[in-house]
Amino acid sequence: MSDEDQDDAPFGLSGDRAGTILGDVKRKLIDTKEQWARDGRGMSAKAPQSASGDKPRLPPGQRLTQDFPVLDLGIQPAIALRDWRLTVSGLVENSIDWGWEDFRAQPHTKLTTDIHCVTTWSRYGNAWEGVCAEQFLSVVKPKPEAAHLIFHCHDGYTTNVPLKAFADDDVIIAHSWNGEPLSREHGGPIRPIIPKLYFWKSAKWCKHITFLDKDAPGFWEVRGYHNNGDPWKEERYG
Ligand SMILES: Nc1nc2c(c(=O)[nH]1)N[C@H]1C(S)=C(S)[C@@H](COP(=O)(O)O)O[C@H]1N2
Ligand SMILES: [Mo]
Repeated sequence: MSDEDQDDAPFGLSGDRAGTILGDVKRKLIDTKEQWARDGRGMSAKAPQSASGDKPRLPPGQRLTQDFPVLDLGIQPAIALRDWRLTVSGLVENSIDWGWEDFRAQPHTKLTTDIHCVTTWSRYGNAWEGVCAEQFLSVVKPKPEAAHLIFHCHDGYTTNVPLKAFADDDVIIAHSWNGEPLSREHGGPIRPIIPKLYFWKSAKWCKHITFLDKDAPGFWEVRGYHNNGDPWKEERYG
């Protein structure tokens, strides 16, 4: 072992050492992706089927994790409940402007869903509580031309989903996770949860929702992520 190897704390990333470690990590990621490509690991048609013929719980290319990683643009806005608002505009009959009391006065729902992140971690059994999409849509009343939703967030992030995907019975605008108020790092006070799409479609610190007739790709969608993001079809990129 050379002196250089013994010098640094194992994860003290500085100078050339940082270059080497980051290089190794990057190469590993690329190697993994290349291996997956060689294996033909991809579309749901090739995913293993359970004996009953139901689709497996873990989508292709995902691995299960017990913890709850935090991923965002590096800004985690702190929003006091007294200042919090949720507004809706565009092709709806009722352009709401809710404060926290208005949100809490809505009928609430509890549901438990799995998370699938495009970075390949999945987390089972997340217990959410909040206002379900069906209830929310019954209040804002989308006009017949409305076909797409855009979520706008306090950190400048945006993401788009088809109204059809949002209108699903497992979609919820959540204010709590596993019995606790949704933490700031995971997007509290509220975030829409859309379990059938990769987790980048579940916008943290959501403040405004627009209903449009045309699609409008969001932050990651214009940066190479798939426009739809269905984990079962492995719609990760492009
Ligand atoms: N406002 C906002 N929402 C966001 C993001 C973001 O940067 N800002 N990142 C998205 C991405 S890429 C992922 S993977 C998930 C991560 O959510 P988590 O930090 O709760 O795991 O949030 C999504 N929602
Ligand atoms: Mo992500």
